[in-house]
Amino acid sequence: MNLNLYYFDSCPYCQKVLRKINELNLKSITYSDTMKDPSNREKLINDTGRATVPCLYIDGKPMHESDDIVNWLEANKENIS
Ligand SMILES: N[C@@H](CCC(=O)N[C@@H](CS)C(=O)NCC(=O)O)C(=O)O
Repeated sequence: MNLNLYYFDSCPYCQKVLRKINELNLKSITYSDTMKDPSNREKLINDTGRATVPCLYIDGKPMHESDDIVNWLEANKENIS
């Protein structure tokens, strides 16, 4: 499963997701900072129509909403390496 999190550091909703990733000790997630790299922000807008983070791409499919992402990670942790 390919997982990539669009985020930026000062976003509290992103921090909530990052805390869950840390708690579950998930190592295989890659990261796209939308503040440090404007091309990441542009891709997010192109794909989803908005720049809102966090957004977790699950095998290329974007999922918004930190609570949904946290719940998804918890439910799928056994399948994430
Ligand atoms: N309800 C959303 C809120 C996310 C949110 O408000 N993110 C802010 C940063 S803290 C954002 O990306 N704002 C910019 C935008 O929406 O264009 C969640 O829980 O994920």
